[in-house]
Amino acid sequence: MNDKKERSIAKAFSWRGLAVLALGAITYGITDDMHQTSIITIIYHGLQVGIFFFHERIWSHVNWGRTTGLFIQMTGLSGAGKSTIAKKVQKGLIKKGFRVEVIDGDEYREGLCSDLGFSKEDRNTNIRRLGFVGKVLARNDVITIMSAINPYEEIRKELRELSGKSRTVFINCGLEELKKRDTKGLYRKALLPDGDPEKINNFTGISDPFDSPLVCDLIINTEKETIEQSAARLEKFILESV
Ligand code: ADX
Repeated sequence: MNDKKERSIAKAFSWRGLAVLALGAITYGITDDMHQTSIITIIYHGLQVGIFFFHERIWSHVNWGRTTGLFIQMTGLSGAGKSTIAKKVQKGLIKKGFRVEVIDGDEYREGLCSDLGFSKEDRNTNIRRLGFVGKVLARNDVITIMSAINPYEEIRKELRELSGKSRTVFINCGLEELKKRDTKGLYRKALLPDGDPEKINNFTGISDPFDSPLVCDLIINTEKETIEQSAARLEKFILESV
């Protein structure tokens, strides 16, 4: 959406090229004088190239009236920082005038997906539903960030093909660091011995698979970056993609 300077310049020249021919033909038709025709054409079109360039650059800073739908599917282990980054980016983009929605796995599992567990089949159904909501929002000009573990490559591929403007973002963090962070206390519970009543089974990364993304448009490593740096990178990536 935000044309690069070079693209704006190329468009200005191609448009002017056509206009030079048109104005030249009209001026010559009226004046029947090649010298006058050349002077008028050069002055008028020289001015117009400059005006077009600045006009384009000024409009590129105005978000009003843009089609901005974009679907970002995040993928990453529990606790990697997906929701924190998504919400930070949402705040920043709303301030810039965009419409942004975060589809949060935890939140949807309390509502639309409350009938689902953590088997492969249920996770796939979960992601399909979240992806569907994302597709609908994106086609209505909402920048939509889906924050869910989204562990299977086959469903990520399905979601990439579902929405025209879709990007995959891997929020990466090593398992050892996640076990240390354990903000929700879930890794501790997943690592409890079998038979312990508190144990969480089929926990992604511990007792359930996580396919490393084969295709992704952006990798954010929250072990090496601060949340602020990660959010800034994602925001920049989104602004370049809308
Ligand atoms: S997904 O695999 O279907 O994409 P989703 O992102 O919706 O998962 O939900 C993951 C969240 O559910 C985790 O952040 C965690 O809070 C909670 N959770 C509960 N049980 C599990 C489990 N067995 N595996 C992963 N996450 C779990």
